[in-house]
Amino acid sequence: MTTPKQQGLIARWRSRLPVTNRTPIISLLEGDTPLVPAPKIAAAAGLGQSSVYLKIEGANPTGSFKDRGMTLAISKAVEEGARGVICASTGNTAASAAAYAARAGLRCAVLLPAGGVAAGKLSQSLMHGAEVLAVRGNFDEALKLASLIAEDAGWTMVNSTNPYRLEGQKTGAFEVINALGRAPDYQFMPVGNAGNITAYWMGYQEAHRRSKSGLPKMMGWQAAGAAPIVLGRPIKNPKTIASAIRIGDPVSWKRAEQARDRSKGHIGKVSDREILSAYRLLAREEGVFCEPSSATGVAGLIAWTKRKKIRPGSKIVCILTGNGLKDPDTPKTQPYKMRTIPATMAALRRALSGTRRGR
Ligand code: AN7
Repeated sequence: MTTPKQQGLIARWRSRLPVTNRTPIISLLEGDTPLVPAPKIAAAAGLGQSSVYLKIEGANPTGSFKDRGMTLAISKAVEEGARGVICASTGNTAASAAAYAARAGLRCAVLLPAGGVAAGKLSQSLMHGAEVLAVRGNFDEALKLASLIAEDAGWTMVNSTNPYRLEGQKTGAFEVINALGRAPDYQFMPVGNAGNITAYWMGYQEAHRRSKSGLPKMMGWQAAGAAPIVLGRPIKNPKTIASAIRIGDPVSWKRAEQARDRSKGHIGKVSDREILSAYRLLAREEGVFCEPSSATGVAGLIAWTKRKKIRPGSKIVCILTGNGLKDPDTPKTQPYKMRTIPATMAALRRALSGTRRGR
């Protein structure tokens, strides 16, 4: 088979990742995602002279940033002769693990909080042939079960407790630096299990040590009903519309706090109302459809600039972690309606008689 010129992120960043000539590369040509300017978000945040950019991680093969970590975690699992991989997931890790395991010919089991996963993500896991188990409990309980069976029965965990996951995910920071010519001044992003904020901070630090690319303030955002890091204690029954980050006891809690403190950043919370407002704004004014969890970082930016100043001329990156198509149900709760009309020109003219774009 010929290799297309496009390359996956292990090939691209090989010298900075823990791979050898003996590592079989399992890739779907992930990474290299767009960094799109977002002038309307900048305006909404009152940031006239600063630049806001959106990192569109929904453009990855399975529609989320999880593919960055999964290409490496599954490649290493194959190298190490794993019999199968397992994860607990609010949906995106499962979808990604299922796809990469399918490509590798590995058995894959995914534990999902019953009733707590967006429909698209569940469909992906099923279609890619994972053994899908809905656990009557929340994500944190499912994660505990997955790690116990991994120890017990020799499954390889591909949650972000697996160090290769974060190694792969750190490449997002390398791409941002390449696109901007330096690190941004601020990075806004959602925080659930807190792996991604940890991975980006690793990536920015590594790059800075190599090439003085600078270090952003790491600005992480949790949903108000699932904000253990903000409140300083685990949440037993996390609640939020943003199901991907409905997590009460994050694995990388301490490291997220380190990223926050060492970067002089912040981890805050936003309400579901603010999350949905950012979700609509992104879709309707920037043309970018992300999932509600992904809009949480943008909601955080808008909330932050109401309280604090950001120096004019700053470069601000928001990580949009997952594709809006993952979750076909949340849009149905929004105030937008399709109209059905008779198949006549009169009806069509009447339907289009307004003069402006809907908001
Ligand atoms: C779209 O799939 O935890 O703070 O099991 O799917 O690194 O956990 C997903 C998390 C943000 C939070 N945005 O990232 C899982 C899972 C989206 C996500 C997060 C997730 P972390």
